[in-house]
This record gives sequence, structure tokens and C-alpha cells, in this order.
Amino acid sequence: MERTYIMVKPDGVERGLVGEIIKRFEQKGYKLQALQLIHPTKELLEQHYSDLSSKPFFPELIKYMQTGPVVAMVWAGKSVVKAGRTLLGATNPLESAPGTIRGDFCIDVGANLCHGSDAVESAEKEIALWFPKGVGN
Ligand code: 3AN
Repeated sequence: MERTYIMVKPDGVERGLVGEIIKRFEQKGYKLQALQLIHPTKELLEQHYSDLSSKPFFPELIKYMQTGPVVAMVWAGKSVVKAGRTLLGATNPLESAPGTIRGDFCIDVGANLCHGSDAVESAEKEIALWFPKGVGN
């Protein structure tokens, strides 16, 4: 069964949107396989975002991701990687369609509420990084 890594970022937790984000994945028909509230270290975040390390916003991104706890989740189901990205909406919330999580709840690309893996291979890498002890099923 395909899996993806979905994370509610610090602004999503702070704004009380964890339940809303979970609800949208549940009502679509996906299965929650793992969930943990984590205060990520700088090292973990630098690994998670290693593809973006040369971007000008990288230091700011790492700082923002440490402003509070995140909710790390594994979701499973048919085409969940691609469909999960559709549920989240475009990276820039001003371009995210209404009806998507980012389209409905935010306006700032530097505080865009949630993360979703962009490919099956990166999903498996991210799940291994955030759930090093395994997912348990
Ligand atoms: P996505 O999270 O949709 O996969 P990426 O991987 O391009 O998008 O970007 C990762 C994160 O980096 C975004 N979720 C966002 O928080 C941040 N980010 C992307 N572009 C910018 C930008 N232009 N300015 C500030 N932060 C950005």
C-alpha cells in the first residue's frame, strides 16, 4: 500500500488546525498509520529539507520549523502521495485552489501549514527519517 509523510507545521499546530487536516485525509478515505507530536532538532530539519539547502529562504525555513512542535504523520492508501499533495494545495498559498488546506487557511508561503512528500521515494525516505523506530504496521 502506498504511503506518504504528512506534517502539520508549527503554524498549523499553533492555530489549532491539526484536527481539520486529519479530517480531510480521513474523509477522503486514507488510513492514518502513525502520528507523533515532535519538537524537531535543527539537524533533523536540515536533513528533511536537504534538497532546499541552497535556497535563499533555507535558514528562515529551518528557523520557522523550530518555532513550535510539529505533528508528523504517515498516511496510506491508493495514490496517497499525489492525492495528498492535492489535498494540501500548491506550495504558495496564494496559488492554492480554494477547497485545499492551504487554499482555505493561509496566505504566506513561509507559513504554509503543512508538508506532504512529493514522490513515493521521498515519502519512504521521510518516513524513515521522522519515524526511525518504524511505523509498527
Ligand atoms: P512543498 O512543501 O510544497 O513540497 P517545497 O519543497 O518547494 O514545497 O518547499 C518546502 C517549504 O519551503 C515550503 N513548504 C515552504 O514552507 C518553504 N518555501 C518554499 N518556497 C519558499 C519561499 N519562496 N519563501 C519562503 N519559504 C518557502
